[in-house]
Amino acid sequence: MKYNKCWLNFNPINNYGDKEFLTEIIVCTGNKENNSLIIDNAIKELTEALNKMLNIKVDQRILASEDEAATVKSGIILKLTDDSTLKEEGFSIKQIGEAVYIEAKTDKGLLYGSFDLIRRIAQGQSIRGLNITENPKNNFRMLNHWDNMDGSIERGYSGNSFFFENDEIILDERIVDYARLIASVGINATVINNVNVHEAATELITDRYLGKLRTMADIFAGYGIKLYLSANFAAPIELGGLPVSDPLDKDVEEWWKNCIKKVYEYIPHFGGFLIKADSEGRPGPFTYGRTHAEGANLLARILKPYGGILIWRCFVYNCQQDWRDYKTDRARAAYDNFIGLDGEFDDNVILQIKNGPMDFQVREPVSPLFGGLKNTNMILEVQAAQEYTGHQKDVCYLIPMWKEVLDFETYAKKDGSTVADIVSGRAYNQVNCGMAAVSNTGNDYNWTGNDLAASNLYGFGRLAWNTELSSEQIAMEWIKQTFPHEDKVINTVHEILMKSWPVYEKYTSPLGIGWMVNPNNHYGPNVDGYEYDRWGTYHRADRDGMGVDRTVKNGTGYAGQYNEPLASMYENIETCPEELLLFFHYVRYDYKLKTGKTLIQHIYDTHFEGVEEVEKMIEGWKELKGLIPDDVHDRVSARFNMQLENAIEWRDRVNTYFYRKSGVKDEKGRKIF
Ligand code: GCW
Repeated sequence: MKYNKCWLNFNPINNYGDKEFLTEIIVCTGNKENNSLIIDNAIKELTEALNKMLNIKVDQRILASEDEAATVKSGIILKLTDDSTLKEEGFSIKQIGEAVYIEAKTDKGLLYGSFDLIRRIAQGQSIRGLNITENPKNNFRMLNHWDNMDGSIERGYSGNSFFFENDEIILDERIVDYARLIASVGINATVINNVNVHEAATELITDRYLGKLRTMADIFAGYGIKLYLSANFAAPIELGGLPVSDPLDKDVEEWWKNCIKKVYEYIPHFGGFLIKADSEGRPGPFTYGRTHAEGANLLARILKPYGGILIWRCFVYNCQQDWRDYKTDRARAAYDNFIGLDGEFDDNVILQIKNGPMDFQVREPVSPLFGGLKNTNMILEVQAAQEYTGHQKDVCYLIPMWKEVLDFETYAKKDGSTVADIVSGRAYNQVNCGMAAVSNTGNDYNWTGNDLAASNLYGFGRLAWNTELSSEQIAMEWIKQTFPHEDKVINTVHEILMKSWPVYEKYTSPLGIGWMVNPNNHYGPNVDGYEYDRWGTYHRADRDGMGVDRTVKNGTGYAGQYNEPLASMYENIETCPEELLLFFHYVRYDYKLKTGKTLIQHIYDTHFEGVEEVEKMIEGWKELKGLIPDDVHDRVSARFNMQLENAIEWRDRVNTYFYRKSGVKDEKGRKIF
């Protein structure tokens, strides 16, 4: 086998009590011909899962009419309904008599319902008396892959692409298993190529690739997933030979019209484009003095008749900042660039906004665009790929971080304006919005480099479906579908996952300052790596203190981008949440934190603790030897070894750096070089 099935292993469940309801699968869609590919796939999943987990060989019956279905006494009954409490993708599951009814308005709903039932059984839960209704909180639940056509993955930490290799599209069984994995957690859209669109990737929207993409899109469609592509804003120049890609130029418009027409001829159910423009050297409307709205709307207008969506990223900033300039602030950039355009985007445009104002650091405040924009569709972008959180060598379960973002109250409205309210569309009655994650997958045997990192992929899907699930529950679900059901295994892995983000934060950069990583590859410590670089990501440490003054009063003014009472809360050092202290303020080393510790002592203590906690996690993991499959144990152990080495290096570099800057000794007299 070239790869495992992650949480779709369907491990055997011993002594399962409710087998009697699961004897056969009855589909009430008229006849077999009426069955869509999606329903066929739902049946396949149920059949395989029940067989592997419970050793039940189910019969599949397709019934011609509801009357006939009504005569069925037992089994799993899949049924389309017009129940008005259900949304298009929602479902209900009811266990009545000797049967389990999965009902939905659409075949997609039946697929999600089937996966839900499987998830419950896989966790060993009883389904007796089950009576639930589920509707997704977000309409868009997306993955973004940063896969390049040569097979490499930008910020990929788990092997190469399983979509591309040598400028060709790969179409093998793994594409089906990928679709199964992500559909099983509710993901309904995927962008398979990098947002930095270069060379051959520009041609994905041409005859050269569209035939194969069609095949891939059809596979995805069978699991309710729409295919999207990242497109190159300069495609009219690079492919069409036009002198410009000005969004107001008639020839440019004509070029895109023909291009998009062709895309939809090949793939009638194509989702749309994701665009990174005017950012980190990518082309965009700025070149022609046009706005992002003019750029996005041009494409959106052409996509509209086909039902297509245009997703435009807000990751736009000046990456050539002079260090003497204390006013320019990368953190301000997304807001400054987009807030003035609120209301100018067409209704099939969605702005995709990174969770924080910088770039996926271990700790950032929430982007003030959530709470700022009120007449614009928004997608929250998070990064499952652990670019700044340990490259999937270090374990870092990110769901608690994403939960904090989702639960953040923006004060955009009197009530109901958390980030979750906004991106779900509830706050402003929007339809085209949701969540996207930069994927952490590759063609490694275990898909995610570190086996434990699969919890982030799993968790993203579950959270995007239901933002109210807790991090603990999501971790538990994933563990029970992945590992043997032994208390010791479950508890140890759960504890490791839940501690992992705070631990990673402890041994890396303190109190929201971020960026003390090696430039370019973003793994391992390099306190001044970015300090003397022009990317505009400073910590401003000197002999007295450190931190970036982002106040309105004396600093870059970033704090003022929030609604009240947040703006004042961040502005004031006394009320600024301490985990973000250095993000918003320049703070002296002898400043007393709420714990009574000085800033410098806090830095020392957390860095020592971080390493000690990694050691404890490793102890816990060691004890699982023999209780879980050896290959999994060995792979994760090898990662833990790398993590420990990394944590020690971070501890020593950071502590030494601040000791030498400040001249202040560790109160506990521990070894600092
Ligand atoms: O985090 C930065 C990464 C780039 C990435 C960029 C982006 C795809 O370092 O590799 O480019 O963000 O989000 O566009």
